[in-house]
Formats: sequence, C-alpha cells, structure tokens
Amino acid sequence: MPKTRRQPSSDLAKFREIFAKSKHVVAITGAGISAESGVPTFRGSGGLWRKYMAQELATPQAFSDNPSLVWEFYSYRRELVLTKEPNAAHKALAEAEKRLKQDNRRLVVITQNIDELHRRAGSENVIELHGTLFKTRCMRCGDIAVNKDSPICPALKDKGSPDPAVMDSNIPLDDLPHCKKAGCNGLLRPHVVWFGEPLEPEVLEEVEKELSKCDLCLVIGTSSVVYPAAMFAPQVAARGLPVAEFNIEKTPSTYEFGFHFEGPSGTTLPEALKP
Ligand code: BV8
Ligand code: ZN
Repeated sequence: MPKTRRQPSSDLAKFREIFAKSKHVVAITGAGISAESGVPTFRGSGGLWRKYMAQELATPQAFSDNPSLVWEFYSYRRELVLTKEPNAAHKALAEAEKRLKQDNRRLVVITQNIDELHRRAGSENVIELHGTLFKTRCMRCGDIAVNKDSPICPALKDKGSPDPAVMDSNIPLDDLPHCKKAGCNGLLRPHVVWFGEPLEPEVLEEVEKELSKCDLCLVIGTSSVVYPAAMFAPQVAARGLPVAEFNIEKTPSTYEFGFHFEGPSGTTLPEALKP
C-alpha cells in the first residue's frame, strides 16, 4: 500500500488566520507570477525562444560560443518587459508589505525573476536571486551598471524575434554592448546568474537571514526545479513552519507544504493577502 501522501490544505480561512498572526512573511516567486503580465514562463508553451530552451542560452558557455545569439535573447526579453505591467499578484505583495510594516511586521520577496516587476509594483523588500535584465556587467573590468536603454545598442534594434523562422543575426562582436568606463571597452553581459554560475554570496546570506526569521512562507508561480531556490521553501516546511504554494498546478514540492491554492496567482493571491 503506497504511503498516503499528506494532502496540503486549501482552506483559505485557515491560511488567513495564520497570515493575520504572522510577523515575518517570506514570499518566494518564480516566472509564473509574471505570466499574467504577459511575460512568458520557462517551462510552459512560452519556454521556447526560436528553437532554443532558455536553459540552453542562459549559460556562460552559450555566451562565449555565440554572444550575438545570447544578446538577441536578452534584448528581446528587455524590450518585452518594458511593454508589460505588474499584475494583481505583484500588487497584492507590495500592498501587504506596506500594511504589515505599519504593524511592525515584515514581508520580503525573494524572486527568481529578472523582470523587476515586483519593484515596479512598489515592493521595497526584494531580493533578486538571479539578477535583473536591466543591469549589465563588464567582462573586462567587472563594472555593474543599470541599463534601461531601448534598444541597448543600435545593432540590437528590432532584433531578437522569438519566431523560429527568423535567422540568428550574427551581430559582429564590436557591435554588441561594450563598457563605457574610460579606456575599458570590455564586452558587456547581462548581470544575471546563468546556469552553472553560483549565486552571489551576499545574496545567499540575505536569504539565510530572512528564512531563519520567517514564520510563514509563500511559494508563488515556481516549478521548484531550479536550485538553490527550489530548496528554500522545503527547508522552511521541514522546520514545521506553514508554507503556502500558489500555482496553477502541483509541483514536486507541493506535498511538503501545508497549503496549496490552485489557480492563477493574479486571482488567488489578492484573495489570500487582502486586509
Ligand atoms: C548553481 C536567470 C552552483 C537567467 C535563472 C542537477 C540537479 C540539481 C541541480 C542541478 C543539476 N544540474 C545543474 C544544477 C544546478 C542548476 C539547476 O538547478 N538546474 C536545474 C535545471 C536542475 N542551478 C544552477 O546552475 C544555479 N547555480 O547551482 O551554482 C555553483 C556553486 C559554486 C560554483 C559554481 C556553481 C543557478 C540557477 C540560476 C539560473 N538562472 N534565471 C534568466 O532568467 O535568463 S533560472 C530561471 O529558471 C529562473 O530564474 C527560475 O529560477 C527558473 C525558472 O523557474 P520558474 O521561475 O519556476 O519558472 P518555470 O517556467 O519553471 O515555472 C513557472 C511556474 O509557474 C510553473 O510551476 C507554472 O505552473 C506556474 N504558473 C504559470 N502561470 C501561473 C503559474 N502560477 C500561478 N499563476 C499563474 N498565472
Ligand atoms: Zn569595463
């Protein structure tokens, strides 16, 4: 007889009782929270850009093999996100953060997303685990700079179409984004964490600090397959603390959590966090 798995509760009233008493809420978010803003997720149908999986392009190897292709991919995502808005789920977290702060309580967002939609929704306590589309890092001098230029350079104007029929542009290296620091001119890369790259130690320290103090964890719009982010909520659940998952489907971690609220987070989260 297979071990009967403990089913997570979907009792919203019970969740809201816990939420009302919580002093330190940690919300872990993934691409699914931005889906209703029109930003494609990695694993759904939106997972492909041209004929590539994001995972094939979000690596140091891909960038050194073909910096033009990787820059087309990131330029496409920058331009796309610049036309999108935070949705009700982002706003619900930003409003809850402000409300809890008045009660001397804390809500912090730990996001895997690089679209900055949490900040644009008004969230202030945001830890960007994997960086952001709107910062570059110089491969030569290491300078990290905010960059919201659209396009990021003339050669990338109108490039990056996700249509698999579109040929890769093979932009010459010199025409890709380069460092403006005096005398550097090094090639720039997106300031994001690629697969196979470590997360920044200070970011991981901040995450540890928040998780060690949290008394309620929300996991919103993530397939929980990418590490180390996928470990954070299960670690909280393993300490016997309440974890509530908001997703349109079950994930590999669902049965470790106390709550699972099925549905689009733009609908479920505002209901769960409202005053
Ligand atoms: C590291 C930035 C070590 C770039 C990203 C084998 C086993 C275990 C681990 C590994 C392994 N092989 C390699 C690894 C490590 C690897 C990893 O975990 N690989 C996975 C694929 C197995 N991890 C790494 O490489 C990490 N680094 O481990 O370093 C190290 C240490 C020292 C020295 C050297 C190295 C770095 C990982 C970070 C990669 N960068 N992003 C970019 O964005 O371009 S990851 C990227 O993918 C996202 O940031 C995110 O983390 C992940 C996507 O996941 P999700 O956000 O969950 O999105 P997804 O599409 O998958 O799911 C969407 C979910 O939303 C779904 O569940 C869906 O149902 C739901 N949804 C959809 N719509 C809605 C919704 N929910 C609610 N409402 C809706 N409307
Ligand atoms: Zn430089």
